Amino acid sequence: MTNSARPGAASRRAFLKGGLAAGAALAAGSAAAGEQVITEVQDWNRYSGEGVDARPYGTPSQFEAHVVRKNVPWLTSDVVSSINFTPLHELEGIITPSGLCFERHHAGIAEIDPKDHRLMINGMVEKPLVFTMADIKRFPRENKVYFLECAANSGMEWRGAQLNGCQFTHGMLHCVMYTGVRLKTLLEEAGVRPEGKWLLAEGADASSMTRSIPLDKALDDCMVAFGMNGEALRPEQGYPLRLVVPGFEGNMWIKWLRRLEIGDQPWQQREETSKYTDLLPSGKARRFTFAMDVKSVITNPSPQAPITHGRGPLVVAGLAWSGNGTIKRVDVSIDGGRNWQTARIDGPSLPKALHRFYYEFDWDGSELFLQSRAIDSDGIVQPTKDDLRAARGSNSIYHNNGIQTWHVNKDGVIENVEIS
Ligand SMILES: Nc1nc2c(c(=O)[nH]1)N[C@H]1C(S)=C(S)[C@@H](COP(=O)(O)O)O[C@H]1N2
Ligand SMILES: [Mo]
Repeated sequence: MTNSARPGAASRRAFLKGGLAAGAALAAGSAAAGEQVITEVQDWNRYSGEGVDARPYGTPSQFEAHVVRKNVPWLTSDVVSSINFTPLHELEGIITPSGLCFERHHAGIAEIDPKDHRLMINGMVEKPLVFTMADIKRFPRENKVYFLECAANSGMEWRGAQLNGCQFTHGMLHCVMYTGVRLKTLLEEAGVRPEGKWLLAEGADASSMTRSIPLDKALDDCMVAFGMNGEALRPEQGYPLRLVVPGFEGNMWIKWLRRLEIGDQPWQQREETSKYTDLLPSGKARRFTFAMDVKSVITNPSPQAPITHGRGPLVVAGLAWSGNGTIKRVDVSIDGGRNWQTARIDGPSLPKALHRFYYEFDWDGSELFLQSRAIDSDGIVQPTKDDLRAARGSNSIYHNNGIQTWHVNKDGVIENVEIS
């Protein structure tokens, strides 16, 4: 370091030395390699780069090419009615980049020219209406950040630890800022008749997916969204129009939204609601389990993001969310739930949105059982998987919000495990 550093202010030398010393302490052995990169002139420092006309729509750095949605081929028989997963372990903050939002389609991605898209409101209304996209954009708008979680998220984990990575165990989850019109505004335009109590939302894709939604919810905080993270919705997310049903299971957030029918009861025969039930040990099923329960997961470190820097300062990062509102507190355990420390929630705390938490500590290189436990604004505490099974058995697929455990071995390699 002293040989190659250019003569300069003593303070700068001291800073460089201090910086390297700190670096060496963090990651023994990497200081020497790091020194060359900083002392020798690199290509990017020597030649000009591409101009402003080269990337009219920017994409991530070539060095981030591994940050992608992934599917699990054995999970479904084809990729058209299937699902892929958000790479949660590669993300920061609370907003999911549009291109990384997991996709769940029952009949693939519909490609719809917004000129040809219509939204119809019919059924128990004073005047049935058909809106063009231009019509919808003339109503007052709002911008809201919400998470969307598929009810089947963590569904493969009911009978024990199965998939090795939070992308697969928890990645049917995204959180974006939506721009659109309150559903209430459109329903008022049509005039819901007093006997109207339910709403059937229908998609324009080949699956013609429909879901019944209680009218109370529709009038509360639902939106008809055309914007996502500052631009138009992506085709994967329902371009040009999707229903936003804050805090409720993802299945209800109808994409490529083309029709809303008002009725006096749910449309159980015709639609998916009947399938989205939770089978209990008694043989009975839980129905209308719409709201997503309080849940959290440590995204880093995790099986796809092992500890590679050795012992010393370690940043534990994770996500917490609840369909009931905000997250009041997140606890982290490094010993499988025997002792808990309060994590630090950082960034915005918005209702029905992801919350980012951190817990920093000095790892001594010993084996860890990492867990996180969220508590929401209603005071509801995320349950252990054992508690969840005691209440619901293990025949369920949906609504698994149990506490996740990651086992960290002495080499920093991480595995999805369960402990009792
Ligand atoms: N029209 C339509 N809407 C749909 C679906 C679909 O297949 N077709 N899938 C649903 C399911 S099961 C989920 S979990 C969410 C997924 O939303 P995303 O693809 O934006 O992640 O959309 C819901 N809305
Ligand atoms: Mo879903």
